[in-house]
Amino acid sequence: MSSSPKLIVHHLQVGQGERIPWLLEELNIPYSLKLYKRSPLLSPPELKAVYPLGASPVLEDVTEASKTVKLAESGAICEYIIHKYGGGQLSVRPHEENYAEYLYWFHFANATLQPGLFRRGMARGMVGEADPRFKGNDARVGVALRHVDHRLRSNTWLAGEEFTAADVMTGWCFTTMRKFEPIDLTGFEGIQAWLKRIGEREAYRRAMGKADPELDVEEGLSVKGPPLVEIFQKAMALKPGPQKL
Ligand SMILES: N[C@@H](CCC(=O)N[C@@H](CS)C(=O)NCC(=O)O)C(=O)O
Repeated sequence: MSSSPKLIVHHLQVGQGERIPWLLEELNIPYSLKLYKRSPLLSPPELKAVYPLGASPVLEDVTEASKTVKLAESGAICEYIIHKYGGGQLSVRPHEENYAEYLYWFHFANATLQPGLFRRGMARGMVGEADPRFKGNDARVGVALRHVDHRLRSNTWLAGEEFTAADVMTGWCFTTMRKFEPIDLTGFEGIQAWLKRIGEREAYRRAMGKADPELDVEEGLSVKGPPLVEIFQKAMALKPGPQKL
């Protein structure tokens, strides 16, 4: 493990970039944070100058000035940090019994859960809750939520008894992401208990305090969830055509 990595985390506030400061705080790896405000909903030009897609998080590794690394995609960034500077901590190694479970839950957040929630929000905005296209998406989200809940009723953390980066990847879907797509966690006792455990982690509190000091962390961890970002709800209901978010 390198003794003093120099890492810069670019984070668009109130967004999934929060995963990276959280991971770094868990691993006690130093970093500097560049914060961006939504403009008004998507990335400001300053973040697009860092990464053309303007998608947060972005990690810059300037440890070795001659070979600066710039990396986007939260999953890729987590893996980069864990394996390059974290000595593999917060991951599960191939020889361990729960390796496949770790991989599955690490990827489930961005590959299935989050796209499902996003599709449901789009369907609500575009065709309304009475439409079968919304109902179909809502039913799929319901199945996914019960699947996560079932897992967390019999395991302390997603990959098993140890906290891992799978929890870091998934945490935002049930906390801050609920500002964009509501999830009422009534009846999901497994997820509720897991969120409570997340809220007890000092590293999570430290990261959120640095990344989004204006965000109410308790609301994000609550059963009913935080208030919605109004501009996002309006954007989801926009009809096709030129629009500036
Ligand atoms: N798959 C990417 C998604 C990144 C992403 O879409 N981030 C959102 C924040 S929640 C964003 O930057 N949105 C602003 C924009 O795309 O302009 C990841 O995991 O990092």
